[in-house]
Amino acid sequence: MDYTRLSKEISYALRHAPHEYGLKLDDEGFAPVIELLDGLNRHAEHDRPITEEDLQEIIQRSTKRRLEISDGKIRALYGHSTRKPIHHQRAQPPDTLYHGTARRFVPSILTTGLKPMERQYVHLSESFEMAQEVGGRHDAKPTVLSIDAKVASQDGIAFYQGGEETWLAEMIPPRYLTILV
Ligand code: HQG
Repeated sequence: MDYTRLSKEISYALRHAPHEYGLKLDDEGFAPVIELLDGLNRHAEHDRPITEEDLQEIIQRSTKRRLEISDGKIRALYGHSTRKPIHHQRAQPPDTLYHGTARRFVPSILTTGLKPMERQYVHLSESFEMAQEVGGRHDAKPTVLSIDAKVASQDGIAFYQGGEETWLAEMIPPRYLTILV
């Protein structure tokens, strides 16, 4: 079983295309595990039928916490681009957060702030290293910004918990951003 490929397919289904898999996400992004398995097994060719054990295996093998299974339901913890807003728990962020991005996006970010673009939320990292990794998906030499989350949250900007090291926000105005590299 190619778990990396399967993990990507599951993220695609739960973040971007629940309809394609016959799923309807609830307000927190959950869908019944059984329905996801049905959808995966109907949707594409796999070596054998996907089981709940495969989902557990993906969660265990992953260095990043992307998925959560609870009470027979499964959800993506962040990354959604579906039209219906997914509700995440509001929480107090660390004083400083980081965002890795492509050099070509920086002028626009410093003018208009960090925006969710194709997703529902802006994604922020707890560590500089992780931000560098995220930015590396867009640029070989990514820019890393720090976010003054302490002051932003004092000013009333809401932060939400995504994955273990991933935070979400509706948008971050430029005044809270500093270019680190
Ligand atoms: C940029 C992965 C121009 C933003 C990662 C980013 C993450 C702007 C790009 C998660 C902008 C959107 C999300 C503005 C933001 N003008 N560009 N005003 N505001 N941008 O992929 O944060 O591995 O949607 O800087 O690790 O890169 O899949 O967001 O470069 O946690 O689990 O617009 O996806 O997680 O790109 O990544 P993305 P992201 P997984």
